[in-house]
Amino acid sequence: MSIVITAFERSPDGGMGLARDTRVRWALEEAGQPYEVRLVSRSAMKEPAHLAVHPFGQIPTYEEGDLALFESGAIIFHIAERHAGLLPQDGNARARAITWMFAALNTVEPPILELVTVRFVEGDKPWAKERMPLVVERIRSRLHQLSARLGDAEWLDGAFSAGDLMMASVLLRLKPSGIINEFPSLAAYVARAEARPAYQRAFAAQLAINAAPLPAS
Ligand SMILES: N[C@@H](CCC(=O)N[C@@H](CS)C(=O)NCC(=O)O)C(=O)O
Repeated sequence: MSIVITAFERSPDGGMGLARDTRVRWALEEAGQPYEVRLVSRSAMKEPAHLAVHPFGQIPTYEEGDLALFESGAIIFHIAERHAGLLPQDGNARARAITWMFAALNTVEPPILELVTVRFVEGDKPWAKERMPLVVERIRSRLHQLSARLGDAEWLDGAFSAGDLMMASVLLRLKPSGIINEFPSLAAYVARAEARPAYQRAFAAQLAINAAPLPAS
């Protein structure tokens, strides 16, 4: 059964790999699963055909036969459950890897998304400048805690897992700001993740789409 995911026809980041289809592509590459991509324009994302798959009119989505999923966390969990390589066999280690997936999405990503909001969505508001240091401090606080837990380990809990894939995907969003470089062990962790051949293939695939000329309408 072929797997079809959705991605931006043109990502707002111009191909830096920060749109969430990249993490899904990465998981599929780690799992050795071929996939197709359906590109959606900003307007098509809000139309009934796409809303039938994604109730919030966003990307990524994942379709396989009669299964349709949305939410990058749920999609990657589904891929990791069905294919070897992303979750350990041992029950407790598996539960801990899943915990790191949730930690990435629920504890580390929210303050990072605030930075994107204050910078790009609310950048012209009179209070944006005043708010920025608070947002950056919240991120630093999380990164201190994360880097304390990582220590000098290669990955968060033993071998590379879907927990690392998710955490590195979330931390990659900080690259443009430079904040990640204040935490050398986390910067090295992200660099290790980026060096994985599966990530390289996922990144190159999304870049190829964003670097290509738009089809004439
Ligand atoms: N929690 C969702 C967030 C999805 C999301 O924010 N997608 C962005 C792209 S990375 C999007 O589609 N933005 C366009 C929009 O919201 O209109 C997930 O992890 O999949």
